[in-house]
Amino acid sequence: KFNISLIPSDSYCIMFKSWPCFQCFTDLPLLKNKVLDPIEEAIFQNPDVSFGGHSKPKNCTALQRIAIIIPFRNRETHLHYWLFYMHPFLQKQQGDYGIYVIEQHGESKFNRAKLMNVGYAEAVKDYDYNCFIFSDVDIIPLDLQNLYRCSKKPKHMAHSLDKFNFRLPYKNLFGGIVAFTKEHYLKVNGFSNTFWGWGGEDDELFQSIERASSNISRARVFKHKRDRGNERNLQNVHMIYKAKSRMNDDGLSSLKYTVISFTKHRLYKKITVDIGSPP
Ligand code: UDH
Ligand code: NGS
Repeated sequence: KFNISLIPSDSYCIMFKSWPCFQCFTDLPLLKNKVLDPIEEAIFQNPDVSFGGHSKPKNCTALQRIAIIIPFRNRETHLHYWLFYMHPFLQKQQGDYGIYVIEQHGESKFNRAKLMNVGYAEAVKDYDYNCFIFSDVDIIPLDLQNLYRCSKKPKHMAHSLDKFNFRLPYKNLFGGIVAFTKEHYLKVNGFSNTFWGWGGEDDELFQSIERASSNISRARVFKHKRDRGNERNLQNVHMIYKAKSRMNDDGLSSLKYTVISFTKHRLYKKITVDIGSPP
């Protein structure tokens, strides 16, 4: 039971009133505040999270075991804020969850989708997960009712973003945060591995999905510039049209990568991988 039902526009901070620093998520002043690295605060405030970033409820057995997969390169500040905010959020939701930060090694074009597949492949070796939530490192939900759980259909969890004025910019948007049961992720053969650079990989995976209601899926996006190595790739648009013909051969079934390092941090696991470069 959460202490808020529907969130009237500016009052989402009420539910966080006992949380220092993040009460209202005015991200600009917070991100400029270099006095204390939020990771220190996050470690201090989350003693129940076990080393490596796993937590589960103490008084009940969760029905879902959730791997949270974050594609990553050069976004330390975002990651620290994300952890600072999300560990309390996920614990309040009584999640049995683990955090996997999948870091792309090297300088080649970023491939968000392939990193998601690596995250899946590594997480299943680590724990008996049955739900996979793929989340960008710069999006944090604003409402505890937006349950970090899988549903009967693949679920888009971040369609009500502050940067789009809490409106869906186009009907089939499937970026940001998505949740798949293990069964569904296997069924769609994961993401495609062939989307290098920014854009399109999420559109391709857009299938029969569910959306959380827009009231509760309000989320804040950390402001940032486009990253070097992740420039928009206009070729990706053309690939989407051939999605069906590639689907069985391009995805988990064809995934190849090399693990460079596997590091357990206090609040997460980081797996650095060589995923190759575009042909
Ligand atoms: N990511 C990294 N490092 C990179 C690129 C991407 O960690 O170099 C990850 C990260 O988890 C990020 C996600 O991939 O949240 C998605 O990438 P993105 O945040 O660049 O994509 P988004 O669509 O933003 O959110 C696009 C850039 C818009 C810049 C507009 C400036 N006005
Ligand atoms: C579309 C991209 C998607 C992306 C969406 C929203 O144009 O991958 O914008 O991006 N599709 C293509 O490039 C084909 S956002 O404005 O949130 O950064 O998710």
